[in-house]
Amino acid sequence: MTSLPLAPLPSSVTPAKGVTFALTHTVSVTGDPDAAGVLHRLILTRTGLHLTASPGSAEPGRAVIDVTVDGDGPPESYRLTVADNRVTVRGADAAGLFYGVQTLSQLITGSPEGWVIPGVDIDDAPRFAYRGVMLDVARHFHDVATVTAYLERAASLKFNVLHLHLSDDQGWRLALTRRPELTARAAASAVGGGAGGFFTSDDYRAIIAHAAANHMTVVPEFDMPGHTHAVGLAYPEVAALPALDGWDAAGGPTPVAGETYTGMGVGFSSLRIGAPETDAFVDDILTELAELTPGPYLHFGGDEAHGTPAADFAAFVARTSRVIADLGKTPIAWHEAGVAADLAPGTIGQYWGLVSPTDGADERARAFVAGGGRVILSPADAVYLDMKPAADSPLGLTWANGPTSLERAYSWEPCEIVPGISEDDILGVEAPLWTETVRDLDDIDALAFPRVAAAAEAAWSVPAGTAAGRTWESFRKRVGGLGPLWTTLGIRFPASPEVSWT
Ligand code: TNX
Repeated sequence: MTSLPLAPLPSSVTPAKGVTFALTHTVSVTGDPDAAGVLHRLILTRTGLHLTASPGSAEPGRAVIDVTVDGDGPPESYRLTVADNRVTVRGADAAGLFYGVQTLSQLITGSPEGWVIPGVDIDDAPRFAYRGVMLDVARHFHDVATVTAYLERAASLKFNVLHLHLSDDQGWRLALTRRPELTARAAASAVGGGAGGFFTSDDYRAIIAHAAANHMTVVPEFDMPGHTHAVGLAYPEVAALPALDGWDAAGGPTPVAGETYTGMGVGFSSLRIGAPETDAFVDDILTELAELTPGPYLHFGGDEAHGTPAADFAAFVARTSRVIADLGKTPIAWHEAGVAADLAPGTIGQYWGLVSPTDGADERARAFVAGGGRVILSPADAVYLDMKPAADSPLGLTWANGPTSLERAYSWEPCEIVPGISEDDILGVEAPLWTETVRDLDDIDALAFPRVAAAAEAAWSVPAGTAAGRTWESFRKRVGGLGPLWTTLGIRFPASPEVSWT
């Protein structure tokens, strides 16, 4: 297995012994202008070298990096060859070419002779079509600059989905013209009583455009029918009173209807199911969200609705999934929604149970497959990036068997989580970052890195067990070599003791 500093591990890596490409300012970049632009910026950031862009072909005899879409191979795949005077990256499509460029950036190394790229042949394609990161912008608001910085980090690890958790008990984070009171009245706070904030529709479009330039699709989530305390500040007629049976007063402030909630408790809020006002509200917010969102998915939450009676919950998630399908989008819900037999056909379930399922979470996930949908895997004790990485970490939570080491984040196999479903039933893998304890980009980096690279490898790379398959021993060495690149990209990753950083 390769020890080159590559993550996620490519499908096939064949070193060319004794071959080295010298990266100097005289190298020309030719081919696709978008990919050449991305490569130019990455090389400048990593090395300080300004390469010459040659729109046509380069002068004879000059060292060249050529980046071109040639249409060969599966979606998002690429081939990369480093010879002594020529580097070629060939993408099956624009996304594949972008990923080839990202791989190339990981190979650049400083040496006594200057910047070099080791000779190699790489042939690479993703395992899963959906490779996501989620950012919770509700518990603490994260502005456009922070969101775009995080999505660029994720795209460099070949993630192609940014799931934005846009609403929760503590705040509503997307302005909607059909329901203006949501951000007028319910966006100005956060966990701990911070300032809050929200995206205008232009902000949201800017995030979508920046994501698209990085070959990422935005999946927006309005979490319902639980996690909706903030809705009651704006439209009290659609909110049920807080369900406080069994409320643990030691867990922080007690929620009060009509007042901002700044604690970290869950499961007390609910929409008023079955009320015509509630149906009209849901229709309005989802219609506008569908209009604003070019991507194929709308996520409607469905988790931890302990304040919603069971029959009401089933009726609500079934209706809401059909509203989304009727808007021409594919619904996604957290796995709890797999209790309703009449979800819109093809609804996707996001599993957030443990690596070894408890409490019927696997049963819920299988219900989506039975309904013609597929499953996204986010096992909480592996890829919840908000779990503390170590017991003494100042940031993060521990409820999912935390702290979660890098090795645990890495060492799980998507096909072995939910018994009875096969690889084809799995749409992909997503690593969520909930932000109860996360205030800014430094906090995001401190929790996400390096574990987000482990999630990337579960989503992209060949499974363990074959000669080309991923292994923990190989991963911890390869990731260690990415430190210098991450540093130049401005990523404030903690130097996990499980890795030997170079
Ligand atoms: C569970 S995961 C939640 C979130 C919390 C998270 C904290 C899920 C669907 N719900 O509301 O933020 O735990 O780790």
